[in-house]
Amino acid sequence: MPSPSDLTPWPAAEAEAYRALGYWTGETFGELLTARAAATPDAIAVVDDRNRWTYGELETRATSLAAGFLEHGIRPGDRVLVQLPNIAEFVEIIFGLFHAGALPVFCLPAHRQSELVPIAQASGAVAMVTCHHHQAFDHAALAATLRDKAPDLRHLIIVADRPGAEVPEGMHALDELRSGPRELPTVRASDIAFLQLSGGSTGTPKLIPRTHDDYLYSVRRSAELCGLDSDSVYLAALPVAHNFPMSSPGILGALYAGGTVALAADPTPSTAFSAIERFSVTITGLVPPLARLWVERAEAGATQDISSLQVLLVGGARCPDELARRIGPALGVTLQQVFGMAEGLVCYTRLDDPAEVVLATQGRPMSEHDQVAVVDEDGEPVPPGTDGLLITKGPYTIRGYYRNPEANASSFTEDGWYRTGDVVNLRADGNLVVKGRLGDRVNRGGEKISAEEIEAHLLDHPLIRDAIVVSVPDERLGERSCVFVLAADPASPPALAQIRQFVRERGVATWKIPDLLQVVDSFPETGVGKISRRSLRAELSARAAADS
Ligand code: J2J
Repeated sequence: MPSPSDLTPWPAAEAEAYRALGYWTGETFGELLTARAAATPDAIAVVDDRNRWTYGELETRATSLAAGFLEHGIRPGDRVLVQLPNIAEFVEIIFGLFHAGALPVFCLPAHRQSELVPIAQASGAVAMVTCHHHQAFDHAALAATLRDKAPDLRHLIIVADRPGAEVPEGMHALDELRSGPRELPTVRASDIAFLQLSGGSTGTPKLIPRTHDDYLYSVRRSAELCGLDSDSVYLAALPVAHNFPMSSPGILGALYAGGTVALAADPTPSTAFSAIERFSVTITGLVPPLARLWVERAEAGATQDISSLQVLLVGGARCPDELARRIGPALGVTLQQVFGMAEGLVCYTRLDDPAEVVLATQGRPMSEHDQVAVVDEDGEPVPPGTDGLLITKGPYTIRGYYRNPEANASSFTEDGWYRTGDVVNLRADGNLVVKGRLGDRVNRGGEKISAEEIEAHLLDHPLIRDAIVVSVPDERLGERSCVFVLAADPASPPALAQIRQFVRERGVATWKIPDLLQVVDSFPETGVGKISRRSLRAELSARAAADS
């Protein structure tokens, strides 16, 4: 039984309504794969550079991994960190865990010790599945470090660099784990299926518990709105563990529809265009800076044939209107904007929306039962058409983070609305335009940075007395991070290179390393009494924007 702080349940009346509406069907992700494998065993489920598996093969691989996980002492309900690049094994592993009733914790390949230690601790993970090396980084060594710091982490499972290649002592190669048929535990659809990570997590990471019921509904609805069917080939170009390529409509949407998941090693135009050509990809999703690179490559004349591509989803950060206009003509696709969050709510423009809606808005909620409201800082509704803070609740938006009462108190209203922190404008036609965010998070081209997290690192630097991290507008990335610093000794302020080196050595994901530095003599006064770091960040962000 999960403890109440693991999963904050939806109120009984709402849960009942979602079931009665047929939104929550009681099916688990494991059962979904089993059903697809029974229906179309020979259809291609997953392809990457090295593998090509049918639904039948994927199911066999996943059930044999599930048996292996259980034999190695991973029990139903246990949390398992999964940190992998975009490889076919990711798919068999997460379905292996679903079949075993264990909960994947979706880490990104770019995460380092500073992110993973708190994630391992907060999730109480007993195992980690990772690769040996990726992009010249030794992930197995990182896993060994984590084991020293997170006492519950007992099993390290490694996807070897090549089939049969050695893995470090004390760790298991994934292939060793596969085991014969075994009775699998019963998994309930109302239980947590996995933990996602909140973009821009702070010292205590915000882990997002998603149930089979709620997530499968969001996947099914996404697949419908993005026009997926059994002929669809979805390319995971973004890191596949992220909520966007996972579910909007993502790899799970493709599998739901009985289509094919293709995985590209990286999202650069050269790699991804070759994958599109080779696997006849029909649909994919990108953050705006990558969409720009693809558009530029296509406008310059790409050598690969990408004519199979029909739909491009763009989201994760605001897509500039000018870029939105170029996407369709340059890539020969229908643009679909998506504004989503791992906590739940996902908005899409529809494939048959008028051009103005597709080009200038981030769409509208995907479910008729999503509730959205736009409020001021006191929680009072703003007049229609005015910018304000978006709050939401509905059939697939969580009611609380995993074991984190503090974050729950600030991120949710008393009656269960999730405070997204996004500043939006709700148009009369129901479409949302995303205007920005409360100033405590930088959205660096879709990759989120918590100001607080980086400030905490900087405060340990001997040359720094205080530091405030803010976003500044950037043509390519939308936003970049700028750190305002009060020097410990004004005569010897730190240099940007020193600060970057320091933060890098803290073992944080590369995108979080500050881009810009401004050394100042004092921070602005923001009113009487206690200075709010939040208003300081807003003030400095405005100043940086004016300077840039
Ligand atoms: C502006 N800001 C956006 C957009 C997300 C689909 C797509 C994206 C995510 C995602 C996701 C935006 N314009 N189109 O989970 O399923 C910013 C908002 C939001 C935050 C969520 C999905 N699309 N954002 O990006 O959990 O600030 O999810 O609250 O990483 O990204 O970030 P994340």
